[in-house]
Amino acid sequence: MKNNCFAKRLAQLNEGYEELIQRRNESLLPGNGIFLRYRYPVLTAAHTPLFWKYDLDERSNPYLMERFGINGVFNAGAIRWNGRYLLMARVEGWDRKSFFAIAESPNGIDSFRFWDSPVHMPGSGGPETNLYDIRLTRHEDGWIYGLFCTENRDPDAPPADQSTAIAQCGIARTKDMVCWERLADLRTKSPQQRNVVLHPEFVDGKYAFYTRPQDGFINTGSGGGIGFGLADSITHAVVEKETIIDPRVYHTVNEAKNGLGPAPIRTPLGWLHLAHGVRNTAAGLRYTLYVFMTDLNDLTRVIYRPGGYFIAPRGEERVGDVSNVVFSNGWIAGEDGTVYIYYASSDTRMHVATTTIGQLLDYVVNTPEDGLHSAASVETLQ
Ligand code: M1P
Repeated sequence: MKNNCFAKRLAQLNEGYEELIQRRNESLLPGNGIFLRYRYPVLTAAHTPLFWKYDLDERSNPYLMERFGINGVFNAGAIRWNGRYLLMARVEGWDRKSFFAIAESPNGIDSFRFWDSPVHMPGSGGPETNLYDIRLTRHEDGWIYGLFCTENRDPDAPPADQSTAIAQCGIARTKDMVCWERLADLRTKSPQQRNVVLHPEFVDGKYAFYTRPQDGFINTGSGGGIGFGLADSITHAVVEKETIIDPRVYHTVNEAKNGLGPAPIRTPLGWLHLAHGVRNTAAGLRYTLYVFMTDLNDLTRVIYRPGGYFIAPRGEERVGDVSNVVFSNGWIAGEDGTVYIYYASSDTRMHVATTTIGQLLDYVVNTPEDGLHSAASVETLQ
């Protein structure tokens, strides 16, 4: 490639990148009254810095090739930090490995720009093939915790089986979002754990966890839904007893499996929860988001359970690496009552939806529960 081609291509790449980062987002009106979607995804593989993907030295990369491809940016934890909106995203390379990286925006709906360096997450001391889906919790003990899935090949799988894996919950904490202290992985009685979330407050002086016990890597088996349990310590957290608070139910949005999304939001009426539910279809699994509310004092008691899904994949959201999926592990409640819901579509990109605490309370209180049979739907409409 001639010198001027390298320079020209680099200028084009830089221009396209800045255009993407500075593009204003716009809400899609009129919406459904419950939340507003936005025209553009807030994070995609194209939002990752050019210097991650390209060696920008013409001598070592005369063709200006991508040397480290990024496949997708999705399933981000979220937190308000120094007046900015941070997404701690799952960034997946062409090699299928995920790592965490933080992108920051001044307004929560556009202009997300990645910090220069991805997160250096300390290891657990053992093997660790893949990390993903972090949930951020600002705990009343003063730390910010990140709970995420840590995955390895099942050591008992025969050599011919190179896909059976074991997922467990990794725990790390920080005070500055840059330096992370890795703690011991969560221990529970379940052979697999994914979608584990730390509650922001102590419960009876203990750390409280939402879990998702599961027998297999993909199938829940006897794992009955979203669980809840307490641990004496956070540095060596052990949950001895898991109580299922939100079970899977036949012919609903969560009949195949479910899992909690971000840490719940405290409201005057109860703890607001966002979760994902999975059902089977002839075209494979379909992931949607749903909402429920638990009692302020008894966290195991669901007091409102609006029926059906809250957000389902729509339009381009339906297509990606794992199609027909929406997944959320991050939301931010602003002081003015605005709630920014960050959700990924089809394991590929991140979107935002906005609503308010007032709308969400109206939604949980007044949306009919799933009647569990067709006749109940007709009755609701009489
Ligand atoms: O591919 C869809 C999602 O599948 C898993 O979620 P769950 O554990 O509920 O099945 C996770 O791997 C998640 O990252 C992924 O988005």
